Amino acid sequence: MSSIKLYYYPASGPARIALMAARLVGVPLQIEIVDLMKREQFSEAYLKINPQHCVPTLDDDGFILSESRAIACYLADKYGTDDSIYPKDIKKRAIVNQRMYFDCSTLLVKMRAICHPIIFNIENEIKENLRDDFNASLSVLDKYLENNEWVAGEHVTIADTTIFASMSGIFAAGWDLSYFPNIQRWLKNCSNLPGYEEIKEGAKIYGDLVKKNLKQ
Ligand SMILES: N[C@@H](CCC(=O)N[C@@H](CS)C(=O)NCC(=O)O)C(=O)O
Repeated sequence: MSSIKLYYYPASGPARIALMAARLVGVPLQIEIVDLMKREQFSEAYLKINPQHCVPTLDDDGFILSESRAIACYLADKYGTDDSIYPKDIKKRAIVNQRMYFDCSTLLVKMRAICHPIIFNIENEIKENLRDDFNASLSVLDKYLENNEWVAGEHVTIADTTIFASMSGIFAAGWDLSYFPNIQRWLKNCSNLPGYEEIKEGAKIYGDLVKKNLKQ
């Protein structure tokens, strides 16, 4: 059995980011479920490895790492055999990093601003300004994909698995992508990526939570 453990919860987008990156890199993992609904992230043992009490966390033979995108980079650097997944070339790598930062500082922030109040039953409809804000960011993603098959160029990278996994929950909720033809094409490509089937159920759980509380 592998000595690389990933502490994981399927409905968590960041956890899905780490899992999909591992599948793209092709490194075997031992999955340890941390049930957030049972608040297992607050157990004494888990807090010792991740004081931020969140998933994912990686334990690579005693080397502990949290933050989904940092985990993705680490796995690609340490175990990747295909340089194109996370290029060593400084400029190519900078573009991959830029896409991942765009995800965590913009896309994800705007997606959560919509989904979290709905999931936690504070809102039951999507405010127009939040919808416009998120769509404005999606149009940036669509632009990145205009002349490229993948988000950082002609090769699939950990930026694709990151953005795909990060957005998979709101896409599973049925977000209208009709204005974003390049994203639609990219999503079809993503459906052939390793790990896609494995994270589908978790994305659906998240999407269903959003849909359940939305006023019809
Ligand atoms: N920036 C972190 C965020 C991780 C995160 O927000 N995880 C959430 C689930 S989506 C979590 O575990 N929350 C439980 C808690 O904070 O107690 C990452 O990308 O890894």
